[in-house]
Amino acid sequence: MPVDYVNSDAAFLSDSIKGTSHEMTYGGALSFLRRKYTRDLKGTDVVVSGVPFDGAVTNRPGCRFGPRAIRGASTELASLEAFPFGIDIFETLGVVDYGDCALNPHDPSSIPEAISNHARGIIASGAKMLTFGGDHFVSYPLIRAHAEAYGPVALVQFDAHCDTWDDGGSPLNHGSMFLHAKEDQLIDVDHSIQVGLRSYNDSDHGFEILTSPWVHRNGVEAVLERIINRVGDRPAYITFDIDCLDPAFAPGTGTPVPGGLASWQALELIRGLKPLKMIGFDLVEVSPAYDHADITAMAAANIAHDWLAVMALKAGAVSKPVGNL
Ligand SMILES: [Mn+2]
Repeated sequence: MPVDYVNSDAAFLSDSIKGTSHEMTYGGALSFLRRKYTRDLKGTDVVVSGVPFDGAVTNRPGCRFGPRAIRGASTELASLEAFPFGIDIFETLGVVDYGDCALNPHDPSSIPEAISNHARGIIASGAKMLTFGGDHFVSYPLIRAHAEAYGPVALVQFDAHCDTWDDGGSPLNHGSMFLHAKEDQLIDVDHSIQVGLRSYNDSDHGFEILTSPWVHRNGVEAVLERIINRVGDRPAYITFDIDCLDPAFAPGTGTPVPGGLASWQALELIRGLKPLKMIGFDLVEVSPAYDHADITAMAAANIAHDWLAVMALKAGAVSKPVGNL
């Protein structure tokens, strides 16, 4: 495909939600993967948006800047066909950047409902959501909106932490919301699975858990087999806490824990999720102030990009890989 540097700034100049542009990777208007910024969701398959909230963190704040950093890191991925599949995701999928969920930082009690309402509007269009946090708490109101539309979701959680600690009911906590979501029957825990954990809780609360050491000992294929068996044909919501990755691969996060997954393992896992009936995806806890050389934001952008590639394959894009895989 010839490179056309004249038609840049597709984020606001593109007249279509399909197709791919070639722009300066280092300049121009930022949207995720140069998708068109719009709230007209007609014909849209996946809506990208940010939820820049970090008021529920326990340690280092700053992931309110995550969506902006991930958009910036996505430019390098915006013009090439998706590796390893050799597909132009946006020939098949209509994907737009919706911008960010509007939040009032001075009224914390309004935050959960503001996020759920943001999600309800998008889900009602029939599109699926690709959402960037924000801290991991934002998944809770997002899952609430998804469960209202799809019923209790099978949660596939990539994370260093279980986020099911019993906090006695605090309303804004990024370490307990999946226990609350279970109690609220938003999650079908019997079909949910947590991957990459390496912090202790005295109960699994019914989730299947594949710890980080288990992943390292058994490998990507075994993890995928467990995920696919666990979820079955249930509507699956994927949540990826970037701290699932080892701090060597994702230092830019609020609660890093050594011993985690490598970027390559995460990408292989995401690329293997095609058999699931996926209804939504979020990627949370990218905190750019603690990042170095953008490696965390790049890992996040690649993981989200590869999820879109898988959604394109599910929608009929034909893979044509080159080389030994
Ligand atoms: Mn988490």
